[in-house]
Formats: sequence, structure tokens, C-alpha cells
Amino acid sequence: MNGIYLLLGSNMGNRLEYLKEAEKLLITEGIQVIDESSIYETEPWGKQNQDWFLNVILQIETSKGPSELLGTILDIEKSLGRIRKEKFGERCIDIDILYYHDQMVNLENLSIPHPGIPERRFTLVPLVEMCPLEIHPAKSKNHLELLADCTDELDCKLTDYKL
Ligand code: PH2
Ligand code: MG
Ligand code: MG
Repeated sequence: MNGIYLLLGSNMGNRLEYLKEAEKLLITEGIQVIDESSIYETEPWGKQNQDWFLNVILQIETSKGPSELLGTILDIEKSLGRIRKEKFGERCIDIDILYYHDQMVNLENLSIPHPGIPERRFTLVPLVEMCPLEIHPAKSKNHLELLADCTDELDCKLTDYKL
């Protein structure tokens, strides 16, 4: 896996505006966005009776290491008004680190690669769009193979929205 990838998600309020604001704040923090996926409208995974999400993946470049990057992300989520309630529940903004090159991180508050990648179509579909042949450093499979193996059947619709 080559590159640092973030997944952004929102399913509350003006979802597109939250994604746009999150990207702006990342850039304000000195993080460079070098590629972005299409925006997808996705069925809620993990907890059904909540609104659909908008999800997008950004490839970024930064001199921050994984833990410092997580600190910046948590500050941005807070400044956009995120309140942490239940696991998998609704959120105005969520920013997850999917990959930090080939690094494996296993800290109490941070696991990289993100453990949800292989089981979530809403993550694999935009990864296949951006980097189909990049190999997951722990699974030793590329994104096309991971998507083919994935049993998640929740819907993931391509939209025309732009960041
Ligand atoms: N995030 C979750 C839980 N469920 N479902 C979709 N479709 N998109 C998400 O970003 C998402 C989710 C936990 O962070
Ligand atoms: Mg998440
Ligand atoms: Mg998160």
C-alpha cells in the first residue's frame, strides 16, 4: 500500500457541507489532498435505522505521523460539532485513517490499516475506484480482490456531488 488514505463520512444535517468543511480544515492544518474519490451515498452499516451516509476517500500527504494525524482529525471532528454517542450511530462528521502507507499501527486508540476495510462495501468501492491494485498490507490482497470477497450487500451509490 502506497499512500495515506482517509475516509470521510456524514449522515446528519447538510452532509455534503460537513464533508467540504472537513476537507477545508484538513488543508488549513497543512495536510495536502492529492487525490479524492467520487462521493458515494451509502446505506448505513452496523446499525440500520439511521439516515444514509455520504462517504468520500481522500489521499493525503502530511509530515505528521499516525498519532499526530489522529490528534488533528479528532480536533477537526470536535470543531465541526461531533458528539460521540453510540458505536456505529449517526454522526455529522467522521474521519477515519484507512492506511498510512504499509505501516501497521496497533495502539489502544488507533488501528491502521482500519480494521473495517475488508468488511465494508462503502469503503472498498471508493478504494477500488482510486487504487484497485494496491495491496492491503495485512491481507496481502488488492482492493479488487477484497471487494470480490466481501459479503457486505449494503448499497453504495455513486453520486454527482463534488467536494
Ligand atoms: N460509519 C460507521 C458506521 N456505519 N455506514 C456507512 N454507510 N458509512 C459510514 O461511514 C459508516 C457507517 C462508523 O464510523
Ligand atoms: Mg468510522
Ligand atoms: Mg472514526
